Amino acid sequence: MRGLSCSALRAPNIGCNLNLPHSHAQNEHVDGYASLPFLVVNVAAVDTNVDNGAMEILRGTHRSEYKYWQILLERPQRLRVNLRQGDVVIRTSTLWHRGMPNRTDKPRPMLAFTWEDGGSSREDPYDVHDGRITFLPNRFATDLKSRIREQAFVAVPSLGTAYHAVRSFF
Ligand SMILES: O=C(O)CCC(=O)C(=O)O
Ligand SMILES: [Fe+2]
Repeated sequence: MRGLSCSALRAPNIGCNLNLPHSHAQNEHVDGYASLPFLVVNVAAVDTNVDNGAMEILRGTHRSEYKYWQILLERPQRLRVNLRQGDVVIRTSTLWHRGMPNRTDKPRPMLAFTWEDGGSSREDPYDVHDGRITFLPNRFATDLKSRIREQAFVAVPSLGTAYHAVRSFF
């Protein structure tokens, strides 16, 4: 990754996307802020396919800055990233993508090495959270209000699409 990057990289931040059984599709998104792109390496911890929620990517969307409404209008080609255990995906944070439903009974882990702000500021990036595996919420917090919001977006996906489309105009 150091060889690929146009700026100096520290060690990456260490994470893992745990796509839980019977999850729902995320909204299409870029990671972090579009104005602050960073490199991402995803590693398949298990064989990953459409059944257990292989990520969907929107082809070519890292090449220019897309607003959500432009994604809806231009409809870039969508691809599922099917991976064998150990396969590596190298992408920028600004490639539009989303987690997809895991229709199996097993969680689908996918490692995420990310270089926001040039990478981890720790000597050992695995020291994060005192070196313990720590489960964190993702796009929605876990307080009651956030859970209701999440459930509403799950029940009526068009609500989320409309909300994000309107927000992306401003
Ligand atoms: O788990 C995935 O397939 C992708 C998750 C993702 O894009 C995210 O949480 O930002
Ligand atoms: Fe993401």
